[in-house]
Amino acid sequence: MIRGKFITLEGGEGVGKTTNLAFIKDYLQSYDISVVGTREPGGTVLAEKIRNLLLDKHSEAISENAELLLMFAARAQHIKHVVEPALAQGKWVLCDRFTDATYAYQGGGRNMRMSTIEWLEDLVQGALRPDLTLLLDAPVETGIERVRERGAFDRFEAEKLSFFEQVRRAYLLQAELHPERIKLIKADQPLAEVQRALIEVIGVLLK
Ligand code: T5A
Repeated sequence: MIRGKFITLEGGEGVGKTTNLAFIKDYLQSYDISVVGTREPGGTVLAEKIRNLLLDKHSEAISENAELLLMFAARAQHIKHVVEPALAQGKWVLCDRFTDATYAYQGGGRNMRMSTIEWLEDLVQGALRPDLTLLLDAPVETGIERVRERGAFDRFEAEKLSFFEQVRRAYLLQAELHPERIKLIKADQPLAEVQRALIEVIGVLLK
């Protein structure tokens, strides 16, 4: 059995990850590829419970270390029960956020040490890394504006603009550090243009 491909979608709030995940899934399926669409934090029963803990607002502040460890706890469950089994069965896994989000939000946004994140990445993932990461990039205000139209903010969305600027910078740094894996897609253009760019990049994996 040929191992499937692991594709992740990344970017700040409201850049269009969820919208485009559905589009890419349909596109790959039109090539008779079996695709599992999933998300982080989440993707399993337990990991979705951890997601709720992370996104809900609580009267008790979540410490930065607790936040980081909960992200990786959810990821460990997700990899064991969803990502690895699907890849081993030859399915392609399309994931809305993965560890680049941890580098961006906990590393960039919360100023946590990148070396700590690297250590946890090795512990939880072993050799697993995405084959391709599509980084949707747009000015922070564009994404927040789109999210605002949707209504109530979750615990992350309630952060200050400066937090999201740091997140964006950290994502762009990740793209510089891993140019073969992370492809930058300009997300502040009409959806049809974004999707044209996505198909162009994904086409390379289909060859
Ligand atoms: N997190 C996650 C961490 O801190 N560390 C981690 O390690 C991980 C994995 C998860 C939160 O957890 C944090 C980051 C996050 O804050 P989430 O729900 O996965 O939360 O992430 P969000 O960014 O909050 O997801 P959103 O649904 O808000 O944003 P999307 O998925 O990027 O955007 P989408 O597709 O829902 O689109 C938003 C709106 O914009 C429109 C869509 O129709 C929709 O209405 N839109 C466009 N409009 C115009 N032009 C375009 N090109 C458009 N593209 C989309």
